Amino acid sequence: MYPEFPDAYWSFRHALWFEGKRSAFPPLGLLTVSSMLPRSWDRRLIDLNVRKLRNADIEWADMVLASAMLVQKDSLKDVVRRCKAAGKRVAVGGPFVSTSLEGVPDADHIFIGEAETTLPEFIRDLEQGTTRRVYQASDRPQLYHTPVPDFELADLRRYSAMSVQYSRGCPFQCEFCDIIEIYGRVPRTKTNKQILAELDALRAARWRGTVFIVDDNFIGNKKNVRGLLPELTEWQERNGRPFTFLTEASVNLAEDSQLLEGMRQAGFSRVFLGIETPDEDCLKEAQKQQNMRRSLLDSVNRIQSYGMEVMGGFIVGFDHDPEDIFEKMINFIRDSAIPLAMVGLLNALPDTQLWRRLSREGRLLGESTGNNTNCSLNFVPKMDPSRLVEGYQSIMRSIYSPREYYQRALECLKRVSHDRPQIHTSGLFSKGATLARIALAMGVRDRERSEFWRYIAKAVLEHRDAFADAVRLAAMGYHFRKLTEAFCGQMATTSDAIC
Ligand code: B12
Ligand code: SF4
Repeated sequence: MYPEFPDAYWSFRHALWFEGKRSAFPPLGLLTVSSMLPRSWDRRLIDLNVRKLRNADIEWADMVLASAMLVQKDSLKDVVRRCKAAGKRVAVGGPFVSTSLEGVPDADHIFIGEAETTLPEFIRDLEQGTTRRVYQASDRPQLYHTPVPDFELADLRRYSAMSVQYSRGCPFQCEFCDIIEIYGRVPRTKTNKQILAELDALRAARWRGTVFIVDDNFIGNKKNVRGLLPELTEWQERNGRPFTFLTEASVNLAEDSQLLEGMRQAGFSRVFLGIETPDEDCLKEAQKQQNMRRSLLDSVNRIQSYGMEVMGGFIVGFDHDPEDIFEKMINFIRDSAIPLAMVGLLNALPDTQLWRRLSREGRLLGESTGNNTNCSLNFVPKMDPSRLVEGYQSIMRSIYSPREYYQRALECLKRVSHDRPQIHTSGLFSKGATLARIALAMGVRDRERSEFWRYIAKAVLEHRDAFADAVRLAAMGYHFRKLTEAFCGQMATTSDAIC
């Protein structure tokens, strides 16, 4: 059972509707857990982001296994309450319960850490009638025995992209990061054979299009990735290039031409970078030395020159934020041509180095909501809190105002849309129904329609080969603008046509 996400930037909800999809990605944690259960067990996946939970779903089950991030905790608690009221055994795992202080009091079993370590023991105990309440992973397992996730449990048509995981963990030590606390600082990878078997499974399930390699840092173990990329390219060639890859990596990717070229050849079209801030003092404070080795703008530009759109994570709320951080951030995002900039307020996640420091300094206010874009702070910042929140909102209103956003999108297309290997995908954003929905919502009903048509005209003239990408970016921009209006207030209009 996968609880519902609130409406957040990362839900992509307003853009998914255009594609006729319900959710961006399937819950890979649960699909992986499912693949480790005894084959004799009947199983179903209920993802509440895709459909409603019915009483019949609960009645069908003997046991409910749920997974959640912090941001899903309200929905998780609701799910657990309903399942317990129906007399079912409930087990919960995943990042929320692995790090949370408050937990899920109603659940029968709590799994802390990775299922590869905890699940076999639980299944043994279940057979012997000796189950415990808490199963805590004693170590971080190697991934060599992790089976292919049960992709067939998910209704693939409902999702915009599929996910696979190659590695867990990251070698860096950013102060605010919970990844290194949950998954460790020694990146563990699957073998090439394992990951190619996962791609085979997705292809056999008739998936075509985007595959998100959900690693915390895809290049965490560079040696192994260097060995993987040629095999990935060969697999793509052999199978008619069915997938385009998206992943997360640290900024030092820009220093490695061999990796960049390997990723280009293998069909990586987007990469999410933890850029965080253009301010060096803040980077030092965050222990993000890997972002200070060369100019961040040059690094982004270099990655884009290998045909990869860069998405970026940005943070305000550091102790060293200068008074003009908001303008600096807006300028950096404009100059870097990063259309999808995920700017958030610094959050202290449980059990991170940041959490421990703020606790020592007596500045913690309570547990984070897990959503760093909803303007809530869970610690006392150095900057006046209302100025910080207002400044954050001004960044969002500025970078997602249509004219500013479309300019970045066009510049990004200019930088990335050359010399990419041809990708044979179904390209949803070039399909008639999707285009019609977008044209109606953004080109007819929206008050910013003239900016939209100006953008589309330029995209047709200048980036005809990347037209599906241009339309996708327009749809994403619309989603981010809607969310910005919800969280950060109405933006100034760039057109005077009001509908
Ligand atoms: C892909 C991903 C997403 C996808 C969601 C995909 C999906 N439908 O699940 C997207 C992009 C939408 C997303 C969004 C967000 N995400 Co996210 N995301 C990830 C990422 C990179 C990979 C998740 C994944 O698939 N992992 C692979 C699976 C195999 O691992 P797993 O889920 O941990 O499962 C293992 C164990 O945890 C355990 N397990 C899991 N569930 C269960 C259940 C049972 C019963 C058992 C026994 C075991 C078990 O066994 C599994 C196998 O070992 C993780 C980082 C990470 N390394 O996990 C962050 C992560 C989960 N996300 C995080 C966050 C904060 C967010 C956002 C809130 C960000 C934001 N600021 O908006 C948003 C929230 C979404 C929203 N709409 O509001 C945090 C969660 C922190 C926390 N403590 O809750 C993480 C850990 C990243 C981070 N740096 O902190 N995310
Ligand atoms: S690079 Fe990313 S995943 Fe690695 S420690 Fe820093 S924030 Fe965490």
